[in-house]
Amino acid sequence: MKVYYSEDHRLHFPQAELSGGQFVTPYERPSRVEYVLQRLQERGMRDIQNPGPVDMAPIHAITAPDYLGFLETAWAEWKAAGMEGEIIAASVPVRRTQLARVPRNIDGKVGYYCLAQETAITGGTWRAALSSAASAQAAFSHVAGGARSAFALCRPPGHHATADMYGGYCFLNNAAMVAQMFRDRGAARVAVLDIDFHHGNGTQDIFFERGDVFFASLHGAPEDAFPYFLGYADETGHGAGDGANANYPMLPGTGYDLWSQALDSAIARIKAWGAEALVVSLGVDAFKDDPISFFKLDSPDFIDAGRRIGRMGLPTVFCMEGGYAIEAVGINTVNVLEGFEDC
Ligand code: OKP
Ligand code: ZN
Repeated sequence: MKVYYSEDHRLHFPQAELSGGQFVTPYERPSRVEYVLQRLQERGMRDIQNPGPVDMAPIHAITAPDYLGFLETAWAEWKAAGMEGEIIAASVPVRRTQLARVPRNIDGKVGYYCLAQETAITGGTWRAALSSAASAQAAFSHVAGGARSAFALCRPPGHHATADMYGGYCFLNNAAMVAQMFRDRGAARVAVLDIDFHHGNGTQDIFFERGDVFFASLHGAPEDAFPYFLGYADETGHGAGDGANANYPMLPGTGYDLWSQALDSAIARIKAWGAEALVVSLGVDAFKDDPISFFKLDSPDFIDAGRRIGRMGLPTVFCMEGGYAIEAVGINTVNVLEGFEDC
């Protein structure tokens, strides 16, 4: 399988993540990518390329212009305002703030565009997020050109980003962008299958009222797990999107037996719905030793999951999302890809 990845991901490495009332080294860190690259090499998947320059049009197709402008200039505005540290949102519009407007002050703007305050923005974040999108675009182009599949080793990840909000380590929604690219290239129906431990709230939000993109997500129950608030099973889509959203929330301690049943169910829904192309939000934080998650998948389970996805027989773009048990991230990610190829 062809792999696309950009070294520019390293431009995004905040010193700090707000976690449990402390600032810690972010779980989402550059070394994650190194472990995946190393494992790809070990397993003979050496067809690894840099993406070409990013194309802004597919990003604009799923992202609000004012939010993109914010991401591009936030660091300069933050510094110009005399802020000493990295960008962390402090004041955010919450319940009963439906009338919220975009403020002029950068501290207020940051809160306006933020959906979770653990995530910092730095001077390199915008370019890193663009490079991550560029990898997804290159993977899409490869599959659009006739390949069965491609893997975008995206960093930072994307599935929590909505059209106009960042958070959960995400800034631009790579998987949603690729789904839209499939649509624009003529696929009538496209599915996004999100197997990251965390609910893909950003992707769900982008497509919730659309009937042309099916979204299915397997994740820790929102009562217990980030991103909280969304990801319940009764969120099935709205308006034209009614019936095109499928959530599989699962409780702490969930192992592969139950998880793989949910996967089979999601796969059956996507097939029955008539998807012509597939985007996989490939997080491997359902792993038993993941430090911020609570499922119990073991490394071989990821091979089996990849096989089941491969048997769908659809043109498939994999976009890297989460996975924080650093040394196992490479093994688990490549296991999914190998299972897919071997199905
Ligand atoms: C991003 B992706 C750690 C809490 C972390 C944010 C998790 C973001 C996950 N103290 N909360 O879906 O893997
Ligand atoms: Zn995750």
